[in-house]
Amino acid sequence: VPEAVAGHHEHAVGPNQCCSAVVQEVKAPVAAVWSVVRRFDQPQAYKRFVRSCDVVVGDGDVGTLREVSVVSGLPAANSTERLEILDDERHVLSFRVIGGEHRLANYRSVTTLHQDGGSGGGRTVVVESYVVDVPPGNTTEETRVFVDTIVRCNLQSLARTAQGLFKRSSNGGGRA
Ligand code: A8S
Repeated sequence: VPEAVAGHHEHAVGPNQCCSAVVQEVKAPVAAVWSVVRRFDQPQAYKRFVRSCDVVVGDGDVGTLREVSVVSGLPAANSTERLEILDDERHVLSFRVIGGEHRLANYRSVTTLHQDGGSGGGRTVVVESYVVDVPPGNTTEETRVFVDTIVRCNLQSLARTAQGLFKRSSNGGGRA
């Protein structure tokens, strides 16, 4: 992992914050995975806890604000999030939670994609790290388990989505 990209995963972690990272291998090239990840306006394309998403301000560049509605069954209703980094060359996306009805105050995540050289190309390693405040009444460990679970689900779903896209595109451009 190049230094310039690894640096994005070094979070300043405050005394009552928790930070962690999840790694996921995807059997599709970086370009296919990035085409899904880069769409800040469409997190529901792979995040299965997202019911719907509305862009409040912006056109998908840094500074864009989205309002995400969360499916029922979670201790959350919605979240307002700001796009912080969108680097199409290095394949880095970062967003920050700036409000909403949920317990993950000051959540910030960074997602980076890396070509998996070991298998002769065509595979991607996704690294997603985050930092978040530990909610009142919870321990650091509880917070990490909760958020790791959400992020792992998202990345597994991302893998299926990107692999599906890639297979369709290499089977003759989506013809029936
Ligand atoms: C993401 C990552 C996370 C999203 C969390 C951790 C969230 O959307 C959900 C439940 C919550 O309690 C908090 O990349 C919040 O989206 C699914 C509403 C922020």
